[in-house]
Amino acid sequence: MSLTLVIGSKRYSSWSLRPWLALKMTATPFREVEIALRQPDTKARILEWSPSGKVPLLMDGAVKVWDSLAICEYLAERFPEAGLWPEAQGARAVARAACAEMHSGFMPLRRDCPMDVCIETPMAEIPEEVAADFARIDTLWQDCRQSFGADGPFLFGRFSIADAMFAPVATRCLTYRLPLSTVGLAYRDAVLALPAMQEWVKAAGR
Ligand SMILES: N[C@@H](CCC(=O)N[C@@H](CS)C(=O)NCC(=O)O)C(=O)O
Repeated sequence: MSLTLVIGSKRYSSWSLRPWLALKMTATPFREVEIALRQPDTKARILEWSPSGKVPLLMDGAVKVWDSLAICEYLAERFPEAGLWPEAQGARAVARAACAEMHSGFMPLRRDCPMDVCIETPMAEIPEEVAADFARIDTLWQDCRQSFGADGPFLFGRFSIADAMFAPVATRCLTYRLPLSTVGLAYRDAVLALPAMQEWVKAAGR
């Protein structure tokens, strides 16, 4: 087994957290290379590994996979026993739709509430566009929990890639004290309580 995951600073790199968490949940040992973001040499250091000039990037022998969602998909195929996608076809399709929505959307939330797992800074006034993104995410979380979540505390019951994709939103809820429904709050806490999440936050310097 020669897996290397290249990530950005644990404090800030939301895209890195996603496949890192998915990989942790497979319980597979891997080498981690952390590149400090926001430094003069960040781009050059990332380009030593990643053709896109972005992290995360997974190396599995000669195979290089860049982009968080593509890495998660690769892990699901590479470690089928980890059950990283829900088993039922309908649930799996919804999980993929939720991941795609996260991966391609919520620009105001990303812009105005960047991930920083080392601080807590409640937002005095939540910008309208951020509130709209957040309301949509809370609704999505509630729908998934209600329709598919009977077998555990996560969106599709057992942990899945959908939880990895939304993990950085869970941290932002805490950082910025974004308001959530009761179901959304319980889900946020389930994600933050994962031992792997706590390991990430601790390593980030919190
Ligand atoms: N769509 C990409 C986004 C990757 C991305 O934007 N990564 C940021 C760190 S979170 C990065 O590499 N920033 C470094 C830079 O742009 O110089 C993914 O899903 O992996």
